[in-house]
Amino acid sequence: MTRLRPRQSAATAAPPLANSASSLTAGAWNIEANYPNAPLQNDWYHSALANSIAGTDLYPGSDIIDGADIVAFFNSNLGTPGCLEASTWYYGLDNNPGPNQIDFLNVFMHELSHGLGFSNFVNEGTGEVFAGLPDAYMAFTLDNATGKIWNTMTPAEIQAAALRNGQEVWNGARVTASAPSVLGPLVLLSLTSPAGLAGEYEYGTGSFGAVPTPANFSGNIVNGLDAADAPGPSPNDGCTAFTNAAAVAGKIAVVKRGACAFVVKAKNAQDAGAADVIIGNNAAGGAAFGMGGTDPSITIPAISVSTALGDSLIAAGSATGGLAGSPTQLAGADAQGRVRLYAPTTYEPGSSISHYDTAASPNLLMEPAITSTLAASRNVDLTAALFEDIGWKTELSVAGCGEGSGAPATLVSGVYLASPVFACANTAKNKGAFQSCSTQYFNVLRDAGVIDGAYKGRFASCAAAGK
Ligand SMILES: [Ca+2]
Ligand SMILES: [Ca+2]
Ligand SMILES: [Ca+2]
Ligand SMILES: [Zn+2]
Repeated sequence: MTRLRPRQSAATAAPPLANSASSLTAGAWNIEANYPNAPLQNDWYHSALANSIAGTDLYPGSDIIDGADIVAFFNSNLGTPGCLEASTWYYGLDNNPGPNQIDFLNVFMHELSHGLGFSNFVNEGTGEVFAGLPDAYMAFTLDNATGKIWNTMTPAEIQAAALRNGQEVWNGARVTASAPSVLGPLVLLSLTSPAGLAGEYEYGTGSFGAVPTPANFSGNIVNGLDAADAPGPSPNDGCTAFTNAAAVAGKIAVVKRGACAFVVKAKNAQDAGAADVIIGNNAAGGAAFGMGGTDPSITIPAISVSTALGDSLIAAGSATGGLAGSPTQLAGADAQGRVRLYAPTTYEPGSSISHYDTAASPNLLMEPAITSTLAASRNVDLTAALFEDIGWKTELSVAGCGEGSGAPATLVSGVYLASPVFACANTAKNKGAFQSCSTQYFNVLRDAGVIDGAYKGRFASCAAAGK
């Protein structure tokens, strides 16, 4: 059995969340390999997980150095001069922060999840594994470009794979099985005419205008035409006032990238009465791209498309289509339904790979940044499924009641099964009211087949005893 303390290595320190400026960070304090019952030999495990699998506290004791499994740092300076001054922590447990408050529970659950197993110990910057061994997280990380699993790859292969945005995925059965219950459909630009262009296409979005959705981005697609002079020498670059406002009014205008800012093109389309705008790439073989820029007066949605599609739309002069959810692909998963890991094209130490991709939608707890729609008190989306893939056994537990029930802690949708009982505890005026509230919920679980009748009785009496 081998134990090491990876926190002493900068490579494995989980970074602070982007939107909470070193407010909190947590990670495995000790890591273990080749401990009793280890599912994989010669792979590191977070010590909390190793303890769980071994069935014993491998390094017991309350000493922070030798006994600790997870160490978390909390920043009490949040909201003071120089530290996110406009923000304060929200410490409620209902995921209901007020304006300018950062939900502590979501941040805490995110960071604690890193410490429970949601991170690797490899340095993607050099490709070097930690102290000569790969880890259990790497054993479930798949590089779609080569078909290789990360704990079998050379340092050079790891270094290259880490930067392949969209190609690194979680190769675990539980996460893949849960993904359709958590992620929405991948939204694509779907064209129905002309026949030669009919099909589904990826698109990019911008930092200005309304968020493009299937509801606001659909209809006839026509060219937005402007003068062929300075600053935009092409009649398709949208750099000056459109000359065919009557033709584009209420429709989706197409223009080409280059010669002026994206916001200039979008504003000219809006001023001509267009309902939406498509900006085609102008680089040879270019893909859909992200569009920067700010102009609060732009209210129409804008998307970008590849050079090939943009040029084809301009050549056709008229097309029909709009944004639509893919019938087969999930937002944030590959074509096989495996959930993507965060792999930005520039290495982000401690953040790359050890998160789900920001492409996931709805947003996930383990994306690199905490977002406003998360509610970790009730739903941990695909987090618990990943834990189960790496060897955790989750079990429904209510204040210590539940061992042996066989019921998982969460539904496949990530809904945390115990949270309604805690809600009962929070709202009940007395013990009788709590008993009645929680028993009603246990009945629901029993009727849904999550627990059997015997366990329902045991949960109810155990919960009532205030255990
Ligand atoms: Ca311990
Ligand atoms: Ca022009
Ligand atoms: Ca997302
Ligand atoms: Zn994180």
